[in-house]
Parts: sequence; C-alpha cells; structure tokens
Amino acid sequence: MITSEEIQKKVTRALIVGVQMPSMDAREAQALLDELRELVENLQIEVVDSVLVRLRETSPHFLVGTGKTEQLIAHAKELNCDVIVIDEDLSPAQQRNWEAESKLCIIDRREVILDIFADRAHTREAILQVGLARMEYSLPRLKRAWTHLSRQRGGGTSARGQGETQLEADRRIVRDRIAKFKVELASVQQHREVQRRKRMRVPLPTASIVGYTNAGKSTLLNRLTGASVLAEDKLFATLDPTTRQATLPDGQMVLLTDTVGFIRRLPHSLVDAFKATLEETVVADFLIHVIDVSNPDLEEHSRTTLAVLEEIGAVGKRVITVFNKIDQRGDAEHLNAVHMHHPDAVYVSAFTGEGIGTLEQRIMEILHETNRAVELLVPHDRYDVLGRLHNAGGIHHQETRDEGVYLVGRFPPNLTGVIAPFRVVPVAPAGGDA
Ligand SMILES: Nc1nc2c(ncn2[C@@H]2O[C@H](COP(=O)(O)OP(=O)(O)OP(=O)(O)O)[C@@H](O)[C@H]2O)c(=O)[nH]1
Ligand SMILES: [Mg+2]
Repeated sequence: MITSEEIQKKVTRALIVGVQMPSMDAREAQALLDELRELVENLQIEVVDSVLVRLRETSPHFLVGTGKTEQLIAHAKELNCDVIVIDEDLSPAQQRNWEAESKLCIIDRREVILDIFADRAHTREAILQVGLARMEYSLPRLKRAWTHLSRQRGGGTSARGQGETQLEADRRIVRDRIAKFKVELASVQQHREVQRRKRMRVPLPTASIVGYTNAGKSTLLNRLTGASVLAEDKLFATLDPTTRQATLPDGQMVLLTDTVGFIRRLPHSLVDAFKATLEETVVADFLIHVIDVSNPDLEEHSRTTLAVLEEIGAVGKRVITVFNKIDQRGDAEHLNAVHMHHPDAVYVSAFTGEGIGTLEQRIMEILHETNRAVELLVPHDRYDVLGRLHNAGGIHHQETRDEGVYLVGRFPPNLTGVIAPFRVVPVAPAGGDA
C-alpha cells in the first residue's frame, strides 16, 4: 500500500521509457525520448536513465509485455528511481497495473505535459484551462494510488454522502469541480472576448505567431514590437496570448499575438481546454509560423504545428514560414537542405536581428495584398452584414441608395466570405466576353 505521506512526497528521480512502435524509425523514437527527457527535466525531476523499448505489438495489461515490464521496474528500483515515465499514452487501467506491480509512481507523457502547463499557468484563464484539462485526465484515474487530486486532498478522506463509496464520492467532487471551473472559465473568456472586440474596432490587421514550443515566438514578438514578453529557455514559457502592436518600416501597423507553443502528442484535453485562447489564431488575418532552424527535428516540429492548426480550424490562411535562430545554424549542408525544402521561407535570428528586415518586408507585402479596397452593395435588410462591417472598421465611403447601402472599404481577410456575395463587380470593358 502506498501511504498518503508517499503521495505527498514529490518524486525526484525518474527512469524514462520510450516506446518504438513498428511504424517508427529508430531516429524518430530516439528524438521523442530526448524530448521526453527535456520535458521531465522541466519539472525539476532528475532523469537517471532512459530506455528505448522496441514493441511489435502492444499488450493490454501493461502496454509492453509482462517480462519487459518486470525488467523495467527492477531497473528503476536498482537506480533508486521513484517514478517511471512512459512516453506512450497509458490507459487508466494500464497505469494502475503498473503502479500495483511496482509500488512506484507511473506517469505518461500527457501527464508530464499537463504538469508543466499547470506549473506555468499564472493568469486565471490559464489556471482554469489547465485545471480543467487535468481533472478530465484524472477523472477515470481516481483509483490510482498517485493522483494530483489525492495530493490536493492532502491524502485525507473527503465528505462522503450516504451509501457512497470513497471512489464515488471522489468522482462526484471532481465532477462538481469540473462544472464550477467551466462556469468560471466561461465568464473569464467572455471578458477576453470583449477585449478582443474592442481591439477589432481599431481596424488594424492581425497576425498570430505560432510554432513549436521554444522556437523563439516570444523573442520574435519582442524583436518586432519592442515588447518585453517573457522569453525563456524552458518549454511552454508562454501560456497566455499576448498582443502587441508593431509598426512596420513603411509606417503601417499590425497587431501581433504571441501564442502557446505546440508539442508532439499534445494531450487532447489541453487542445480542447485552450481552444478559446487559440481562438486568437483562428481569427488572425495571417500567421507567422516560427521554426527553430537549429533543431534537427524541425520538419517534425513543423508538421506538428500545422496539424494542431488544422485541428483548431485555423486553416486556409496566409502563412509566413520563419526559420529562427540562424545565428545557431550549424553546418551549411543542413541549412542548404532546409532552403531547398522551404524556398519561400524567411530566415531570421530574433536574437541578433539578422533577417528581421526581410520578414518585415514580407509582412508589408501580405498587408498590401490583403488590404485592397473593395466596393460593396449590401441590401437594406442585411443589418447583420452591415453591423459586422462597421465593427471591423475600414469603411472609407458609404452612401444609401435605393437598392441598398453602397460601401467602399478595406476589410480584413476573415470577412472575405461575408462580403463576397455583395461585391460590386466592375463592368467588363466593351467587347469583352465576360
Ligand atoms: N540563439 C538564439 N536563441 C534564440 C533565438 N530566439 C530565441 N532564442 C532562445 O530560445 C529560447 C526560447 O525562446 P522563446 O522566445 O521563449 O520561445 P517560445 O517559442 O516563445 O517558447 P514557448 O513560449 O515556451 O512556446 C530562449 O532561451 C531564447 O533566448 C535566436 O534567434 N537565436
Ligand atoms: Mg513564448
């Protein structure tokens, strides 16, 4: 039996276990394991050893075979580890089986990421979002010996209703807390929505800076806007979107939003919980995708970011691909290969400022293209459309005509679909066949 004192104790020494599935090559599996090491170390847990297990098929009881499981547990105990971290998702039952077998704390990658997010969350919104994701993760896992909730409860017993088992009581408490968090989150998010609407009244184009964690998004925001957003060499330094105004060399202004970084195997509950925060990205006029050029896994990082963007519905937008950290570019051959694959990308160092001029140039080009004035004729009964156009700002001229309201203006690209049916098509020159 694991006692409540042990539950209270923070784990400090980890054995980390990577799992190489048949579909994975060895390099990819090793890269994921290296990343897990970094994640675990970000929790101030020492990684004592790492083991890569090759798996032909998964087994329901422990995920890996029984013999291998016993070996890993023995190895962890030999090294005096108090926690084993598995890089694959464990089902609640598998996690319990491991813990029963080993009497050690067993966590998977998702739980590590959830813990880091919890550690980094400072604003009310972030705390609520992470809290929600964590509770949803732990709800089916309450039978475990080691849960955050046991730690939060201080190992004591909770108020039990008549005829309720401890487990039922715990589940009820968690469900109640989930419901409460959701209500509070909705009100916090409404507040942010109001802020955003206020911002949108100023008709400035917006861009979101997106990318893998630690790519240098915050550093780039600071470089482009002269802001001082926290940039640190730790994973998920940024959880809250920060919006700052940048003035481009030609005097045009653009609002840039720095966002939470992505990572491979981001827990689904987190993507869900952060949907509102990521909304900034969904409504942005265009995206700046930052990739760390000095990281050998940059293609994987890029794919992960694009996949999350698709999942949150931020697709079909103009994207400027930016390779950052060229001051650490490494060997010329690597950089040449990247150039070959990404001929349209911009190469910068947010650190030294190298290439930033080219990036600003590219932003100005996009703004120029998306900012062309259009003529519209909106029927009088379409108050909804007129309202949205007014909210967006950017109307240069307006007159009321018999058939509707005639407008000339520049509107953000996210309204392209809204305005399309009302565009006044220029009359084709005589003799044309259109
Ligand atoms: N050498 C070098 N380091 C950089 C550059 N840009 C950022 N860094 C460093 O990379 C680390 C991560 O930078 P951040 O700006 O915090 O990265 P981020 O993408 O905002 O990370 P998260 O918020 O954690 O997702 C920091 O230690 C930065 O100092 C660069 O151009 N060159
Ligand atoms: Mg950041």
